[in-house]
Amino acid sequence: MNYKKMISFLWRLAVVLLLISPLSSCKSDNKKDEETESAQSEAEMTKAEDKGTDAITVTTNAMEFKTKDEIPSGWNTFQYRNMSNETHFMILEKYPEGKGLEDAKKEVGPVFQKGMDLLIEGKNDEAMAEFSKLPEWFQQIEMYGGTGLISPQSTAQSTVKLVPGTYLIECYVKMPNGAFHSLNGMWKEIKVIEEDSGNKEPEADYTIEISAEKGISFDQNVSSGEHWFAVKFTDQKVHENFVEHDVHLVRVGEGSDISALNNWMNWVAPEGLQTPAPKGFKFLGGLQEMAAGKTGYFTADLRPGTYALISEVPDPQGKGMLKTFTVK
Ligand SMILES: [Cu+2]
Repeated sequence: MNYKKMISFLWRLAVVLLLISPLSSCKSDNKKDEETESAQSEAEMTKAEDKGTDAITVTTNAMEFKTKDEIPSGWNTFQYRNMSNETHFMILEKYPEGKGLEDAKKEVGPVFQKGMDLLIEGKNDEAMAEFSKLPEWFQQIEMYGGTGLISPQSTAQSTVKLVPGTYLIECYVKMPNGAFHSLNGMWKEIKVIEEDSGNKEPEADYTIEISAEKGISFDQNVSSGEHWFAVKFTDQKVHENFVEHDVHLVRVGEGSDISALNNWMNWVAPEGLQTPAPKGFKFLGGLQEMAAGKTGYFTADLRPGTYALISEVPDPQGKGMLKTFTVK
């Protein structure tokens, strides 16, 4: 049992719980969010550009992932079609040898859900005791990217390099009652086989760097149209919410409250990463976390306006992991 890692996680969680407790009382009236998002998205469907690679399609119609059970290793492009009316993402988690979806359902899912329910009830100490029940092998799960958050009726596309093994595709956005999407169907096991896809590493139009030390570094003039973005993970660490830093691309509507977006990126907060998504933002994908030194890619079709690159960690702004830019 990796007690050292677990204890440091529990400490970080304690800090986060202290930080979020005053927030739990401020409920906002934003039931119309998803409708607004849908309306915006028609003008802005992220088109997938084919650069000579066959994309693997992953589809969500309601609360599920539909895709192949087996895919090649090497460079793979995932085209995630979110045909539902809620915001989702897809992260690729490589499980340790001999573990898979059945183990996650037995030993991981229930612990997270019970812990979350306790957090919602304000029982923070009991929540921490619950999270300490995660199995030892949970620490050995490795993240291999995946697409960032994507608004309803939209498509996200990311390209990552996979090694053979058993992976889970997961979305852990929460339903309005705090239930994780994963435990309600958004968990799928796939096998990455030895055979290589033969795809080459893509060439990016723009490069984003992210590190715990410097946050998100991106200082480029972005033109409108479809672009490939590279995301370089200079370093990596487990943040206070038990996940590593990643990069999501968001279109920022005029007059929208960026602090609402900043607060929403923390799943440990009772209303964080929970439907409804904050008003006035459209999620356009991005790249889920991967190990230090690795690079992954995502594509997006941009029109003039304001955009944000943001990480799914507690208070990304305070960590330099919220960067806005303008497309002219
Ligand atoms: Cu989801």
